[in-house]
Amino acid sequence: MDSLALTVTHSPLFWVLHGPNLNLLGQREPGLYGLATLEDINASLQTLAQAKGVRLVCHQSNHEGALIDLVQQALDQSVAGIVINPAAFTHTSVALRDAFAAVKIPFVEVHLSNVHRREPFRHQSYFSDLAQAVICGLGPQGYDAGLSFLIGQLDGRPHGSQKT
Ligand code: CA2
Repeated sequence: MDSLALTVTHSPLFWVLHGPNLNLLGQREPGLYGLATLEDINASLQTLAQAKGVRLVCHQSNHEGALIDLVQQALDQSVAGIVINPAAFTHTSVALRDAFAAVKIPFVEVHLSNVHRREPFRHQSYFSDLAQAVICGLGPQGYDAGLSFLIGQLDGRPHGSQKT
């Protein structure tokens, strides 16, 4: 009997990574970070992803190692791009930076607040020079802008093709 090779092509997959304490959004410090919850932000991103015909998975972790594991897993899952708010790890984590440098997946760094209007220690980022773009101060809209940008960059790049 002839064997049949099937090629299944998935729509491109994007990830959003939320760093430490962002699970508290909408419940604490609304003056700084607004009233939207993480669920609100993720729901808006899912609506955008659906409209653009891409797949989206959102993750949040308070743990540096868990975020590093996720970035490494993104490579195995052929993730086309990542929107990340590294939160406080922005200013501290060489290890998470090294993970992004290793996997070479395009990413956009997003911050809800304008970090440049805040304390000097928030002006330094271990990610900005590796990122395709950096968005800060737009609140939750920054995530949508970052995802739209990465989707717009897709043309011409191979993605999500998997042989079964
Ligand atoms: O502006 C941003 O998005 C930040 O990444 C937020 C981080 C901060 O360390 C960065 O400098 C800028 C803090 C995230 C903490 O999130 C909370 C949310 C609600 C209540 C308390 C903390």
